[in-house]
Amino acid sequence: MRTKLEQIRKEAQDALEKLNVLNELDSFRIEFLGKKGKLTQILRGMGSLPPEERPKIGQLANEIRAYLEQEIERKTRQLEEAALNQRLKDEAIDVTMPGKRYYRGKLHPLSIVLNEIKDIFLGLGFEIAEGPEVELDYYNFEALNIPKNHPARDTQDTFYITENILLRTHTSPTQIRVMERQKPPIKIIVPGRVYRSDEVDATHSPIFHQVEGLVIDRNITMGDLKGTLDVFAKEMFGPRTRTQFRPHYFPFTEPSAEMDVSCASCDGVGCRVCSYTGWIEILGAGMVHPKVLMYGGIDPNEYSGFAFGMGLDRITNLKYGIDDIRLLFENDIRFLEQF
Ligand code: 2U9
Repeated sequence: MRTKLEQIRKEAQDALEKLNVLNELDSFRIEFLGKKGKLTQILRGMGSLPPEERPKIGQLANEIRAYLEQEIERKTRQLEEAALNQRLKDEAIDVTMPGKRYYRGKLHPLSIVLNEIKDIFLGLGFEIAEGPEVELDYYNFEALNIPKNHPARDTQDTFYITENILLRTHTSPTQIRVMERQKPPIKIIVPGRVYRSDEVDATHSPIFHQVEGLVIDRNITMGDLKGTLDVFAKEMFGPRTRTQFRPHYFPFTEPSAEMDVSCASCDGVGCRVCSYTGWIEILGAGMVHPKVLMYGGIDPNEYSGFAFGMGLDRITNLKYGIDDIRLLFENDIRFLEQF
């Protein structure tokens, strides 16, 4: 029996030596020390020993049990340490390696310029109004004094959804909606996306962006219009900027004008950018037509107002020297990265 016990000790030692995976330790413990383990099995045979032998064998068995438990404990710690060292090695980070480059998102050039325009007009006490892109014919044309036979109403120029519903061709319908629900004073700019059935080329896109403005109060004059837009031009294009107004025609304003700014590239001397005229047209404007005021529910005998409209895409291209409107819509990262 003694020999058998010593054999088990030896066997267990050898097994433990070879063992090098942590979760194999459990099956080892069961194999040798478990209820049906090898050591327990031997002790079952104690009954057949002479009584004087029993305590000695019992003591030896306990010694072996204690020894094996201690060895299991030692082996556990050894394997745990080895596993930890392996993990530390595998997951080591070389802090001297060069870092990955992360690219920060940027504002689209249209957003940059629109933010500038908003800031200028907010500084002048304007509020920002927005409205639907899918509009009624009534707000887009009728209420703006654009007659039924006007070429702009042609299906060649306007995207119709039904006979009475269309994609707005300008942001002006939003101003009518504001007039309907708000009594003067009104002082708003209306930025937004607009749609026209144009063939795509370097200067045309079926989707583009406008910023329009509307000021209505008692005693608003052409002087207010000129003063406001001159301040805008100087803030937008620099303090040396001069403005000039040329007569024009729009159905919704009377009188109407177009405003030019002195060319920032040549300070008005004449260059390629301004086609050697010294001037660049940037917006249309005028005194709101009395009929349009009435459509908006405002009495033209009590109130007057001015309005203006500019193409955001054109101003953005002008500001950044971009020569093709399509670049603003293609979202080519190599283009957008530059702003
Ligand atoms: C109301 C009354 C009047 C808005 C105006 C213009 C002149 C104008 C063009 C500039 C280039 C459109 O983007 S563009 O093609 N716009 O010239 N827009 S006055 O007049 C209004 C608007 C709303 C109720």
